[in-house]
Amino acid sequence: MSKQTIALVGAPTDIGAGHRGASMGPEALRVAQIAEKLHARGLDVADRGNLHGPHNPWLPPVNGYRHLAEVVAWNQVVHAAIHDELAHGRLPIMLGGDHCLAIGSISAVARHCREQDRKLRVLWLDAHADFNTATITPSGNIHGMPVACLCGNGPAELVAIGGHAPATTPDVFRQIGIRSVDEGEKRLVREAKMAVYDMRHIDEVGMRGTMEEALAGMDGDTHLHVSFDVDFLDPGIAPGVGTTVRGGPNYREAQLCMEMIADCGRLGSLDIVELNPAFDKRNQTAKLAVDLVESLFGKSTLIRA
Ligand code: HAR
Ligand code: MN
Ligand code: MN
Ligand code: MN
Repeated sequence: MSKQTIALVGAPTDIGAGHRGASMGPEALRVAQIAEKLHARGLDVADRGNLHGPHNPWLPPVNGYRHLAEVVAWNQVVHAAIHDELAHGRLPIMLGGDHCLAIGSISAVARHCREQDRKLRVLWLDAHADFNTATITPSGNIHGMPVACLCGNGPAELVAIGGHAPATTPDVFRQIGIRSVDEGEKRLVREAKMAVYDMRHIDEVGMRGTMEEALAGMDGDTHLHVSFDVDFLDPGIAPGVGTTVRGGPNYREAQLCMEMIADCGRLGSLDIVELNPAFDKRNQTAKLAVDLVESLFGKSTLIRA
């Protein structure tokens, strides 16, 4: 069996965020040696460099959306790049960029799964549910809306990216680490019957029990996508994000989460998003994200085998 090739795809933009700086995420992850560390794990790693899209005009929302046209343009580019990597049998890692880009990456993964007749599971590691819509958003920032858009609740240009509308359905998602959901958003999450393993759940059953539930029911035909919003982590260990929310997973809980995903052996694609070097200290959050991604690719597994 040929070894898995990982493709790093940089998407340097903060077009969907409420703070500037996530556009520096791809370079911070490279400075933290993401390629070198994965290569040292025995993986074949190709860094594709950065995608290009419109600059951030930093304008107020229009009809409930900030920068909708630019968000659409970025997501079209991301969709094409991620789909191309999957079609060539590679495991894409999108280096964000803010979380609006998951509309492009996950729609590409969903399209690939339809083409290959595979099932999809998405683990959404985040402090936020990202299930807002134009009418209920408190901010207009589209990084608070990607899950809704992927499930068909959003503007047609985003809902239909990749040609299939909606890209996917709420039942594929398992949201983990959630602790900040807006009032209107809560109702939509409940109505969609979204599987939310919030921090209360992690407190009560532990990270181990949470991950057992979130990973249950997959088989050899399931493609697992992990969308890792770095604000999932407790801000005490990960200050380098635009929207910190206290009370997130600590270092060991986050490692266990990644290790259990590695052990399941189904990982097919990954987003690393919302890293904001403008808020970081000596690139520590990028280094932590890379450390966790090493565990996601099995760094800790061998010593137990
Ligand atoms: N819920 C808030 C909003 O819609 C903030 C959510 C976005 N923050 C993120 N994404 N970092 O997870 O504006
Ligand atoms: Mn091609
Ligand atoms: Mn998010
Ligand atoms: Mn978030």
